[in-house]
Amino acid sequence: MVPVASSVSRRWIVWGVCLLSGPTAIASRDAALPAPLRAVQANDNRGVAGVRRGDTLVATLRLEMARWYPDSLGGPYVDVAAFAEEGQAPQIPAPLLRVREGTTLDVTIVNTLPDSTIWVHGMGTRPTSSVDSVGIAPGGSRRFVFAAGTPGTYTYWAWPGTVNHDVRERETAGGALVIDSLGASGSDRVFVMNIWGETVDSTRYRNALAINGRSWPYTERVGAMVGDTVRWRWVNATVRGHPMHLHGFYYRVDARGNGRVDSTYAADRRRMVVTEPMSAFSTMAMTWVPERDGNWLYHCHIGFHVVPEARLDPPTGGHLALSHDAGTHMAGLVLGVAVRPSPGWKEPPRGRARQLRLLVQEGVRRRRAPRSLGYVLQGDGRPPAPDSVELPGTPLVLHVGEPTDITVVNRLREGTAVHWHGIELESYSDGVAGWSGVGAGVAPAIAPSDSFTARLTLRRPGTFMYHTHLNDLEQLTSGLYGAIIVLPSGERYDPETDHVFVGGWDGGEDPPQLVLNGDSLPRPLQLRAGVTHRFRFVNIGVAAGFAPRLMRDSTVVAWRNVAFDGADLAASQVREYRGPFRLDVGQTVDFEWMPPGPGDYTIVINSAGRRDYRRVPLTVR
Ligand SMILES: [Cu+2]
Repeated sequence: MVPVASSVSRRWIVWGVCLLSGPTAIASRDAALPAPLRAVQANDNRGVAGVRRGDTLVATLRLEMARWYPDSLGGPYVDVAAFAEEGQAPQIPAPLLRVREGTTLDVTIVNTLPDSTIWVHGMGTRPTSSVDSVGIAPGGSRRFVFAAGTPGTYTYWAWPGTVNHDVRERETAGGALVIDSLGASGSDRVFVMNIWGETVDSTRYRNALAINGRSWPYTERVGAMVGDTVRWRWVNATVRGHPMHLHGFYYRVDARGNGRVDSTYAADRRRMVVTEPMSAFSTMAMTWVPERDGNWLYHCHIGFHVVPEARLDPPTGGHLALSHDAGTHMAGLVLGVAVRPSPGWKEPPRGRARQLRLLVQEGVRRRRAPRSLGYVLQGDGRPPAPDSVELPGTPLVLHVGEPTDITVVNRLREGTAVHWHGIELESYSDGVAGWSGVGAGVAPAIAPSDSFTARLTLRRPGTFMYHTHLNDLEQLTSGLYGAIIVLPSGERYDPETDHVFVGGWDGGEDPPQLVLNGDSLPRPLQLRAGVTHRFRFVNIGVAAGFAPRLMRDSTVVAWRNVAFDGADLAASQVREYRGPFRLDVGQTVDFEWMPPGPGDYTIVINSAGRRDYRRVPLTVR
């Protein structure tokens, strides 16, 4: 960081805030008492650590125990290990090391922890195949001098206490190492995820999940203008995977890395996605263009990482009380993006809309889930009985170029909200209560006995999903999800050849009970030989990926991967695919297959490390 104040005055500022903030603040500065912990500063990754000396970046980073307020100063806190640049406040994420290609890094790491050896990772030239891990004893230090290497997004971090990764969710001392190519503009933003967590007792877990050092709603509000090209680099400095989902728009994945190696994709290999899974310590470079104004989100799709229970001090009063306030009905790994119109921009005309009516209902509890909830599409006739529930919700078959209004009627005794996942639509209809919308015109939660009309504009064919965006753990695992199939204009849906498999959780317990189309024993399918069939898979569980594959006896059969995450794949990306295809929460994938002749086949699904977990028998005639 460029110093803005002397270290002494800065330290006093931080302590001063602590003194005002509560009973835990420092009572005395007597030298005989242990030194008080300094407050962590949320690092927005705009400033760069160190000083340049010729072709070298010189930085000293001290790992110290510090007091982290993932919401805001004065809010709940936890004492964690965090890196501080010499003379600066400790930061989460760790200070950004950002250099141009050709630079040498000269980084000294000091372990000020009184009783723990630390294990430092990532202090070396990129790319590297080895997972380096350098121990530094309490009070010790180590100097790392290395050429930066190949441009890309990388990560570095320190674990206190053990070289093994069995200290879980103490990932507060990780940050980004960015190497810019010589011609780079440097106009991108860097976001880093960090997690701290701890078991309190047999039923409670306390954690803090942060993007650039803060939890929702205290995360940064990123501003953009319609038509901007938004360039982001993401670093997952945690041991968990996070499927990162963008509302309202597709984004292009330009590069993926594992912290040690970064691969920039050739133009024809770049994927258009709405959800990209980031495994532990992985990195990503992405680009997107907001085409419509309003409030949008980029968030982790793991339920446990975005619900109010993910706060250090979870709110009391229940979800109903929170439902209209986007600041309280979500938490954790959520980033808000406010897109304002560019001068002269007008919302594109939408045309006459098809009208649908979707009922949100509750039936008799039948399964493990806390309740039995469901979406039921009202056909041409009278409304269905209020307690009739389908699991998953009725598949919505829509058409490209046919704008569709869906009036959601809430027949529950609690509020709800529906997110049209992957659909490019106006902000107000996007389904985040208290957030979706433009300016002061923000969509409310749908109150009991009330309705809300979502206006969908359908721009591309594909497989999508709709699901609740409120009280996720209960409403989602009780059944509030379904598939959206958008067909090319004029095409008819043929259930004989078009097969949809929606995977969800029956109840919110981990390990999950995966239900496929509402059942742990999916019903067998009859297929015709010599005809191309389409298989659409949707993962709208809470946390775990699942992986379908096509089998004949013990042999894996190839099928063609034709679409991913709703977007048809470019001709250069369509491929024959064999073996398990991992589908994370919030993703969809489409395969095509023409059975050559009669026979018995099986779609086998692995999930959460369990092989052959769910099986769909296929009989070809
Ligand atoms: Cu997550």
